[in-house]
Amino acid sequence: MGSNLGDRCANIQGGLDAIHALVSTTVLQCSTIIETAPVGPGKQNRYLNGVCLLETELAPRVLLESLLEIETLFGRDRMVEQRWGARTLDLDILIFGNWVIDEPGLCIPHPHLHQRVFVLEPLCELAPTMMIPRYGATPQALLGGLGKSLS
Ligand code: A4P
Ligand code: MG
Repeated sequence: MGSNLGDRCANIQGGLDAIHALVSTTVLQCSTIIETAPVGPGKQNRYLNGVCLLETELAPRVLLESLLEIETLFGRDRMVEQRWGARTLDLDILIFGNWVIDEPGLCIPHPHLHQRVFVLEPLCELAPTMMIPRYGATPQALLGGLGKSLS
């Protein structure tokens, strides 16, 4: 989850509530929400970022569509956005059990997961030693590979 436009805290909390309200879906755990430096073009506000752990009976594609709808509900408008530009709410699927998916519009695990400290730090809080499919590495090891470790 990420937000760097508008009421960032309300966007993240509202996004979480909306995910929890999805059919057959429960938010089991949420990381600390951290403030992070923007990665992307131009001058942008700092982000709030966090990750959550869900249990869901939704198929990955259905979950993705639901997340895209929630983003829109919170004012996300891709028509006026630059790649990696500022946004009210970004909800990405990082990992979906041990599934590996490479389809148009859906890639799981998330293709940039291993390059993003703002993803790996909160992920480490929830599941530091979970083996991530495709990468064959844990969040802790991936974060270490970026020259970072948790204090
Ligand atoms: N898509 C494919 N796979 C997935 C997936 N696993 N989860 C498709 C979510 N979406 C997925 O999404 C574009 C399309 O990706 C979707 O329509 C969906 O079909 P998007 O939200 O417009 O792309 P994005 O999230 O902006 O980019 P991307 O490539 O996912 O990269 P990032 O890494 O998420 O970059 N800096 C800080 N500090 N914090 C941030 O949260 N976020 C970004 C976005 C850039 N800089 C940031 C942050
Ligand atoms: Mg996204």
